[in-house]
Amino acid sequence: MRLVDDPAANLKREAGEQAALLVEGGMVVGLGTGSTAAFVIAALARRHQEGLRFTAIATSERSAKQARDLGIELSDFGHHDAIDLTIDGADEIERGSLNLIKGLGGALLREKIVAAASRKLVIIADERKMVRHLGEHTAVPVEVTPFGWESTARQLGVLGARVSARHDRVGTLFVTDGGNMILDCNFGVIDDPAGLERRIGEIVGVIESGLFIQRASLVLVAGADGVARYER
Ligand code: ABF
Repeated sequence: MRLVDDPAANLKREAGEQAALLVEGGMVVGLGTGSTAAFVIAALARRHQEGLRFTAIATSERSAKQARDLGIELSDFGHHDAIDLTIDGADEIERGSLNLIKGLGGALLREKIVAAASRKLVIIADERKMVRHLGEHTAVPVEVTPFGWESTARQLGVLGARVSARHDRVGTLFVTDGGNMILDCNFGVIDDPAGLERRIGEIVGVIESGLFIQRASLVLVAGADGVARYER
């Protein structure tokens, strides 16, 4: 999306720039994916030019390219056991619990691997992403293996979801950075996100779901009155 087309661009930039200030010299930093996370990468590139030294692990090829093009040094889990701080976006943030739905950008598997290896996960968003209950506006993206995906989709349907295979803009099946598919699973409002994450994970053919339960340590939400902080 071009910035001029995005009415929330200024809010995303504000949240992203505040989050980028949390990075300290010598850290291993997880770089998120999406239009909000792109503002973090841009802000970190500016701090890098001013002399801040850190190493980054990216959650998608898209973010890796942006970082590389801006001169940020990238690394991987072969060189680092853990990430000090990851900054990433989200699609829905549950106000009370800070549980999340992520993955509309298609990078949920790498995002979850990076989140799981992070000492601190900071989520940034504009206020439209805050909800009372997960599932209010967003389907849960589920990354699945291409083989037998129709069968996997039926099993997800048994859990109560309306399932649709994600397509790209030209109408072909969407392929993730890992070569997998995404099934968008609309469960409506989700009463028990932790239980649902577990049940989805038990289905053969599922690789990961976009439910991120008890993973965010800090959420920065930009709105008309500035950036609000929510801590877990
Ligand atoms: C990533 O990008 C995802 O987990 C989420 O799907 C998406 C949010 O994108 P945006 O910041 O463009 O709304 O963070």
